[in-house]
Amino acid sequence: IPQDTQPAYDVLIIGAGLSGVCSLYHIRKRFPTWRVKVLEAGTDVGGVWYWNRYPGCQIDTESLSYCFSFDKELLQEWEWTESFAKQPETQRYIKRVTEKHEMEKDMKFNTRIKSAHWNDRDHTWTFFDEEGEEYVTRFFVSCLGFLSSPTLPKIPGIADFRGKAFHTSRWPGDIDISRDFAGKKIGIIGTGATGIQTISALSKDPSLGSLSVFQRTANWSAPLRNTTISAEEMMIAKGGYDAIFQRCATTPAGFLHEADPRKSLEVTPEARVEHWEKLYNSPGFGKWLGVFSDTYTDREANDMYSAFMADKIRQRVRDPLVAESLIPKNHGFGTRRVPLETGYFEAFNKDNVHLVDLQKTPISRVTNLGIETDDGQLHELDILIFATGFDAITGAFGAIDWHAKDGRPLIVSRGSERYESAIWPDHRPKTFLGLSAPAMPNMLMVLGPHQPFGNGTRSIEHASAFICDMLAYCHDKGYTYFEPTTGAVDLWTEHVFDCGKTGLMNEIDSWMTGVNKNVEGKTERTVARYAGSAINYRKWCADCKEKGYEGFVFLE
Ligand code: NA7
Repeated sequence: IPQDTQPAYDVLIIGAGLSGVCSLYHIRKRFPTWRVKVLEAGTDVGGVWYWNRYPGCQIDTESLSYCFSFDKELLQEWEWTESFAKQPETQRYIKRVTEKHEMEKDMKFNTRIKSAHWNDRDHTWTFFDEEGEEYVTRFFVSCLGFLSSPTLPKIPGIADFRGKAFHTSRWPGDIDISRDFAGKKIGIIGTGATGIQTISALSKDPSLGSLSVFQRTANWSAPLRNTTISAEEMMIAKGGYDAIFQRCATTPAGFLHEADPRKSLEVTPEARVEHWEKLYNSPGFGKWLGVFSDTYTDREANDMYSAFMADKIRQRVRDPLVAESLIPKNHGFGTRRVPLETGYFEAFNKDNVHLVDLQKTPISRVTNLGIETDDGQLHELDILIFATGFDAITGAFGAIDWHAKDGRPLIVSRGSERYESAIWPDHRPKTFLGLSAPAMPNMLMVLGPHQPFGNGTRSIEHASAFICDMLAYCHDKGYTYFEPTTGAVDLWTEHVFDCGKTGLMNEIDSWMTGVNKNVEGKTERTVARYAGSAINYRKWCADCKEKGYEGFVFLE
């Protein structure tokens, strides 16, 4: 390539969440002379921890196992104040990482990418942001995030509502709950992990007027059991980081928790309940992931555990009719992402918190005054909150206009002229190792489709390490182009689908199975994430690397 066509950047990283921060840290360390830039739509680092500022927003993975493992000095310096940090603390932590390593000089904020064009002649990508600014790069690392593209419900009349209305991940910065929510009638649509945290927090606010919860699907949820961490406890914890990260490396989802190898029916009823009680009373995801090994593959086992959890809800909710509405009927415990809560069910014991069960009375429309249900009732509201989730996994990719190899688009929905040439038609991803995609040369993804999600930071660190090694390989060999082969993509995608065939989770609609009825093309389930274990996943990646990045073609 002639000097005058050298791209401005060696690597562009898109997104400054945990993925972008981790990628920048490692790429800069490995290639100190490379021109690397992070482009970020927000005004600061943090990704999901930057955007999600709704009340009660909190991590439900233990913070000690969620932080970066690469900076031993910072691990000794940082003081977590709670086992499961609230959003501001996690955001401060990410900020501290970037400040300590002076990363912000290599980041550009307020920059949302609008389109991307592959240039086959000189093996570069050209990106354009919303302002029309151009960025030309040899390689790019997608750190777009898999829960970063919020979706609003398709309900007639939303634009007519005259009060304040907003999505939880676009919580207005100027809102002061005790001032702006005092005495007000609040409505919230959505009871996923976000809705459950928001409802729990708002219900505890003494200034709350009333809260109407519009629930379309009841969600299983169980206690987080957060605790504060004292200075002494933190001192002890600091000595345990290595063991924590080693443990996470041995569990299927990268968490501290893993299934009990026994099967539900192999143990006595007493031993079964004893185990479940222990999990229920312990902090964190153990009650989702630490259960008997057949809980998510054997329907009878799942029914038994679901019945145990349903009783817990009945014990916590005073009105038996409300309790029944809060108990999921269409899916078993743990077959969707289990939100962990603090006082969620007790919220419905308060006189000013009302459950509107949309299974019984669906929403017919939003009016200027509130929400009307099909029994003719108008639920008058001052503020309407949409906790309606995200165009998950592929959504952030879909928001960019891609002109990949041969001008191909990436995501196109059925009915469009370009459908036939789409790389991921109807949001159905095809990837190699969840790190690369066909016809998308020189792109590597962190937390891309077909990666194991689990404990996000553990997956991010693994992907960043693989990416650095692969970029070093290209550099050493003088390669300016890579792309996964059709054979490798087909083999991996088939394996991902095979892993997604078994398991009760794959039989249920949720963002994890690629369904979001508010998004065109996302009405049917697909396998958008790797449901095999992270351990198995890492073996596939190691094998690819050991065999000289078998599965990729390279060009000089
Ligand atoms: P989720 O888990 O996708 O939840 C979205 C919620 O919004 C869910 O209860 C939906 O009901 C509800 N929803 C969506 N559209 C509508 C309409 N039109 N009417 C009524 N209710 C609706 O998103 P979250 O933000 O809570 O969590 C996403 C992840 O972020 C979470 O799992 C964590 O990993 C972090 P539905 O179930 O579709 O009937």
